[in-house]
Amino acid sequence: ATEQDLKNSKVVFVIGGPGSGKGTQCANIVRDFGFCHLSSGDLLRDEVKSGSERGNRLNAIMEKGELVPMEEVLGLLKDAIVSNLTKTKCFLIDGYPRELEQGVRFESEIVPCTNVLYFDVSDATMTSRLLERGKSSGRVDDNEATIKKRLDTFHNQTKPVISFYERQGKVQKVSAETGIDQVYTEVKKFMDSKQW
Ligand code: B4P
Repeated sequence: ATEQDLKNSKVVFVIGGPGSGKGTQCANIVRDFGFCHLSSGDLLRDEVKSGSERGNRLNAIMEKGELVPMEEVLGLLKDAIVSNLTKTKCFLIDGYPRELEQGVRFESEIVPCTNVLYFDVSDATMTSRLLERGKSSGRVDDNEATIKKRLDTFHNQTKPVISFYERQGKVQKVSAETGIDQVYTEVKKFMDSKQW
């Protein structure tokens, strides 16, 4: 892949609080629209699974519900985009940017995003979904104390990202309070309205 291929790619940032349904809806979009789905959380968890020193460091941060250093996530995402460019030019970047600087750096090093899909859900709903998932997920961050911290991180660090892109007219806000299929009806309407 060349620099030009990177510049020609289409990127949709998928943002929402913890447990807002980002990963769930991205799977639906991939099925119907053939995007490549890259989840920053999944990429980080893969690194943790590898058992490397770096993985252990990342796991400790995720366990606290804090954000890992930007360089780590951006590097993983860029590598993943480059290695998928032969298959597609359309990418769903799920769980990123989580702070303003992440968006700025991504857009200057890779490509400006086309749109931002934002899943809007109440803290109470996110908490109950994550506690439910925590019964079987085995994730270090699906417990009550960490969920509280993740919600704080979302409100303090990620919300400004949404305002930033709202000012550029790029945000599509979807209420994700309802069931998976109902949420997807809204998502699909948006996806259908665009030329990919
Ligand atoms: P993520 O992996 O992004 O975790 P998440 O916010 O919980 O989203 P996820 O995609 O897994 O859940 P979903 O909402 O689909 O991040 C984890 C951690 O990694 C972060 O705290 C941070 O430490 C680190 N990290 C990740 N990205 C980073 C970055 N860019 N910079 C720095 N650090 C970063 O689904 C949740 C549950 O709800 C599921 O069980 C699902 O089945 C259910 N659900 C979904 N939609 C539903 C609906 N409509 N109705 C009922 N249930 C629903």
